[in-house]
Amino acid sequence: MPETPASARALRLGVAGPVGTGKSSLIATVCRALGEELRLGVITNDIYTDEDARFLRSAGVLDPDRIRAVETGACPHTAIRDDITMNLLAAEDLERDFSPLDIVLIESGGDNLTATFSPALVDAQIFVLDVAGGGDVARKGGPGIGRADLLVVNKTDLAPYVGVDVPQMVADAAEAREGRAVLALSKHDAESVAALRAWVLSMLAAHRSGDHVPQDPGPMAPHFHADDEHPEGGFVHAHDEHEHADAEAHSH
Ligand SMILES: Nc1nc2c(ncn2[C@@H]2O[C@H](COP(=O)(O)OP(=O)(O)OP(=O)(O)O)[C@@H](O)[C@H]2O)c(=O)[nH]1
Ligand SMILES: [Mg+2]
Repeated sequence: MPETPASARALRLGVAGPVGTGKSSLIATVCRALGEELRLGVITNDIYTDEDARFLRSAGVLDPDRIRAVETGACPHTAIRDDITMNLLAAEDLERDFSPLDIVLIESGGDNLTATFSPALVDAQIFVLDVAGGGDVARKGGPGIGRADLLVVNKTDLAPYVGVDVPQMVADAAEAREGRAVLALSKHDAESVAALRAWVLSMLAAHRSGDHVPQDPGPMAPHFHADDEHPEGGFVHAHDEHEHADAEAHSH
C-alpha cells in the first residue's frame, strides 16, 4: 500500500519553549478559537506527570479523550527530537481514534531555550517566549527562537508590570529570525488571539496544499541536566550525532 502523503493526514503542530511561558495556555486558546470548526487533538509531554494534559482537560476546551499525555522521563527533549517513537505512536493513535483530525497539537516539556522538535514528528512548530522572561531573551537566539515557523512573544498584558517594551522585543525577535513570523500574544487580547488563529489556519492550508515543507530549526544547544547520581550533580549534553555515545556514558 502506498504511504499516506503527509498532506493527507492531520497537521502536526509542535509548541515548544521555556517552562511557564504559556504553551498549554496557547494550546487551550487555539482549541477555543478553532475547536468548533476543526477536528483537533492534543498531545502533551511531561517528564514525570500528566500535569499539562490534566490542565487542558480541566480547561474544558476539548473532549478530554482527545488530549493524551506522553510521560517522557529524564530528558524531555529526547522524546520530541531523538527518539520520537512515543510521540509518533500517540499522534497515530489519536488520528486513528478520531479519524479524520485536522490538527494534532504537541506540547513539548517546558525546559530552557534549546528545545526543538524533529521535523519527522511535527510539520510545523511554534516557539513560545513570554515578556516576563525579559525583553532581551529574544536576542539570545537559539534554534527555536531563530528558526521555528512562528515565534510567539506571550503575555503581552504583563509587559507594563515587568518593564518590557513589546514592539522592541518583537523587532529584536524579527531581526534574530531574519524576517520569519513573530506574533505578540496575550490570551486576554482578542485581536492577538485572532492573529494566532489566522496563522494556524494559513499553516493548515499550506500543509494541505503541499506548499509547506517541514523545517528543522537545527540541533539543540548543549544543556545541563541535574542528576543526583552523577558525581558533579548533573551533566551537560547535546543532541547531535555524538548524542548516543554521550547518552550511554551517562545512562541517560
Ligand atoms: N497574564 C497572562 N498570563 C498568562 C498568559 N498565558 C499564560 N499565562 C499564565 O502563565 C502561567 C503558565 O502558563 P502555562 O500555559 O501553564 O505555561 P506552560 O508553558 O505550558 O508551562 P509548562 O508546561 O509548565 O512549561 C499560567 O499561570 C497561565 O495562566 C497570558 O497571555 N497572560
Ligand atoms: Mg504546559
